[in-house]
Amino acid sequence: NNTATVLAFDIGASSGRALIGQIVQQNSGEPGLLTITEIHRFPNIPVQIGNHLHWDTVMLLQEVKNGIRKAFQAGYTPESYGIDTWGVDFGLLDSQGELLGIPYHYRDPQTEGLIEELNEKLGRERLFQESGLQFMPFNTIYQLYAMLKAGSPKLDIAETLLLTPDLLHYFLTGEKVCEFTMATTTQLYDAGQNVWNKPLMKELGLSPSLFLDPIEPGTVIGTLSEEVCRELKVPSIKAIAVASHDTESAAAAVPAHSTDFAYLVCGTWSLLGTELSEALLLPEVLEHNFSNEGGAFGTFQLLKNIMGLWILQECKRRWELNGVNLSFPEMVKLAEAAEPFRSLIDPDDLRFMNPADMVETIAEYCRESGQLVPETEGQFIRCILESLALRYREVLEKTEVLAGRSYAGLHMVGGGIQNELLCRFTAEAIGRPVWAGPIEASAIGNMLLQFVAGGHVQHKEEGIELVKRSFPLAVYHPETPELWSAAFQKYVQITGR
Ligand code: ADP
Ligand code: LRH
Repeated sequence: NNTATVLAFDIGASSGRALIGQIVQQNSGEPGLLTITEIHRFPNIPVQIGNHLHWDTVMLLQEVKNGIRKAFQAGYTPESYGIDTWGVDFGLLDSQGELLGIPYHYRDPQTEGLIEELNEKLGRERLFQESGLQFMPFNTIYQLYAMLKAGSPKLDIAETLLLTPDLLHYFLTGEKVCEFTMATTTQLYDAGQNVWNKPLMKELGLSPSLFLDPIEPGTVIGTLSEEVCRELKVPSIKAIAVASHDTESAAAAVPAHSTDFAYLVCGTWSLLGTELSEALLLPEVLEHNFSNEGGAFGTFQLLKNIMGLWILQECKRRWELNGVNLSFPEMVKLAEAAEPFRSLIDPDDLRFMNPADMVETIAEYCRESGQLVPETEGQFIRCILESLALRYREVLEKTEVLAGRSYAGLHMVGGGIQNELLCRFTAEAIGRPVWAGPIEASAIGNMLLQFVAGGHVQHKEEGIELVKRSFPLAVYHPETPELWSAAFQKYVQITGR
């Protein structure tokens, strides 16, 4: 009694996974439940080549193919597949449709200093007004500008720019498309006018013909190509452009109680914000450096990128280099046993973007700000988790001011909610409940768009009801709000905000 089966690829900066989603009818007359089954997972490890950091795009393609093959081998017959990935990054195709070079990783240092340079050249207000986007060094515009400055010959011969999910779809179907939610992460898309910002492209020296007209999330791209079907020995299935920016897929799956809610997508990055019907291009949004990102179902998401669990991932990697292997659950245990509020950092200090040694960089921050320097792993981890929770409070309060709303609590979704200590700290820091779940929100949002495209779910609200029925939420309540309010004062002092 499956009424629909789809395959979702959710590729984050730390790992990619393939999940089968099925709407299963329990009893006749009752609404169906969504079941999700992970069939494939793979690490996503960047590759340094010379001075540049790249994605291993060919490996990602191979793993997507492996996921498709495994789905059929396991006996599933998905009617479609969708891909969501992190934002901003892209590949360039030549006139014969071949990939030019190896796509850059957004943490490649080539964009250092370019926010300031383009602000000077074009004006910070203008850039914000015409894109609605948070100024982040890795936005597509800065990556392309870095290539222009370096005189990259690739831009001279490139015919088409495809953002990562579109690039993978192109390899699998032969169809070139540009999906809307990804387009809005480039800073070259005019969020107010809802068109590509061609005048800006021309001013920068970029050819507007590189950028295809955006298509809406939920559009059928085509089908798996004959070659891919032959290679994988699978039947051809439909490729759906979902809300292919992972953050937007996750936002589309938040099981909120009302239409007015705040959420935190918690993974490598932490994206905190709320859903609006259009981009909010007010000077205050610029002042607080928030983003308006295009979302599923005609929404815009007013949100802020927060450095997130990347900081923890990098400490883990650093300790592993020193022979200390800790799993995430072990890390959480060590933090739990460590002394509270011993030292705090500003997670969004740019020094944490991609330092050679994250552990040493945290130590340096604490030293410079006159705090005790963490010594044990537990002290470092506690410092990161407490600082993130306090940053969440700060950004939640800013979101409320900008949106002119107040929120009863915060919905947390994504892989990071497996860290129950972080969920608890967040509830404490915001002094309100946290509703945590589902973990695989991006994959679930990806599935919802496929179900809508296939006619199995009629609209957004029906999709949200399906998620709410199918996945239980964990609730965390604040227990010591006074202690956390005092810590917040210390955090504000240290971060100077
Ligand atoms: P992304 O999609 O950006 O790759 P995820 O949503 O998969 O990221 O979240 C990855 C993060 O989730 C890790 O950085 C880690 O901090 C956290 N995490 C994953 N598994 C666990 C676990 N078992 N316990 C605690 N935290 C976890
Ligand atoms: C989170 C995310 C975020 C982007 C960043 C590059 O995975 O997509 O929304 O800003 O990666």
